[in-house]
Amino acid sequence: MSGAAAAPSPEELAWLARARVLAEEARGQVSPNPLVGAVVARGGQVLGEGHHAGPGLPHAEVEALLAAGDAARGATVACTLEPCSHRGRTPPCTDALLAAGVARVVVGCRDPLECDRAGGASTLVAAGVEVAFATGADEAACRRQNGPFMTWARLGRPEVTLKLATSLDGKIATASGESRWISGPEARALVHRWRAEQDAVAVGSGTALADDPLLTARDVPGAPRQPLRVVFDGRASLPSDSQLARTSAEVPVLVLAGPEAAPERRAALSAAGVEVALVDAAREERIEAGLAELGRRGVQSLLVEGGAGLAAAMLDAGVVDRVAWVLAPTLIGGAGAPGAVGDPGAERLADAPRLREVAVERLGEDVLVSGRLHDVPGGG
Ligand code: AOF
Ligand code: ZN
Repeated sequence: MSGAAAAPSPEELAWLARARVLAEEARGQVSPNPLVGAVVARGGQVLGEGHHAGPGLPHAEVEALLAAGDAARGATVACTLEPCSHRGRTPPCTDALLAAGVARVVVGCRDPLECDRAGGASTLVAAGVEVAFATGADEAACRRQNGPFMTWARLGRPEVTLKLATSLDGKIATASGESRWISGPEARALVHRWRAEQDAVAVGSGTALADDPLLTARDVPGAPRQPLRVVFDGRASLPSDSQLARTSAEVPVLVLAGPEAAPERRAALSAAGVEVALVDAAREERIEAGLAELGRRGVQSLLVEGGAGLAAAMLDAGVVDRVAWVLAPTLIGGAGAPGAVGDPGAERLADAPRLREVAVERLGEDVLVSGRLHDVPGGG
């Protein structure tokens, strides 16, 4: 690669920002593909815009080139993700860009999957197209738009969002075990929208037994996509007559069981229509191994909805990428009332995970505190 291309100009970065807005239109609809937007422009004028609308549909660059038509010759294309060089469900974008005769491509961020392919950027450079890369905040904005895709492509596991709803004093239930409902209707509606956006939703076996949750996306406008419902359940103790098992024909349920699960339990769940995957790893590695199993199944985003045991295990394993915490203005109290995160917890304050990019939002009478524990990994 020559690397001689001039850095993106402020105008080109504005097109890139516009491309991010276009990409955003398909949020929740593109998995296992990334969100991508593209703008074709020349001489201060936008000639074509496009975004990727979902698997099997044309890529953003192809849509934008189509909109620009012949005017694309000699133009600049700003795309939020490095153009692909491979034939997947659709032909390579590098072919389309070269056929259209574009002069320059501004890449928002690298596609980690291109490392194992010919390489979109290097293919374009080899063919004489100038390729300029966004840096700093511009690159980060493009990369962070695709947390699930990037995490899955780089780490082989889904991006994990830990979502919990607690009282102001951090309890998820009263000492007698009553837990419904701590948060209000606005927060619950938001959680259903999140479920529809995520590839999978998970709970631990304790919560599956205690709450008998359904974990589907309900009361969401349109026909929401339903997430895969996952139970981290070493002993395969999910009852065959649970709501999850009873609805598994409509919305799939996956139990991640360990070697300690009795064969009869696994067989009973399978007979009830629940898929049981054996995660053959020691307890300390069970979380990572379970997530890797989900990654192999193409799950790029996972919403963890508790309980305290699973939340603690996920945090302890260092795999929680995002945290979404709903605080209800109520005080439960009681040393015996369970907190949201169980054992072991941090031994020293300095070891306690601390959120970055913290945002605070009102949801009716509740407050949503969200942030990240890990930045979205990059490609290249
Ligand atoms: C782009 N532009 O708009 C998207 C890209 O099966 P396919 O043909 O849709 O290819 C999917 C792969 O292409 C996906 O894994 C990712 O690496 C890239 N996505 N690339 O140039 C786009 N959606
Ligand atoms: Zn492409």
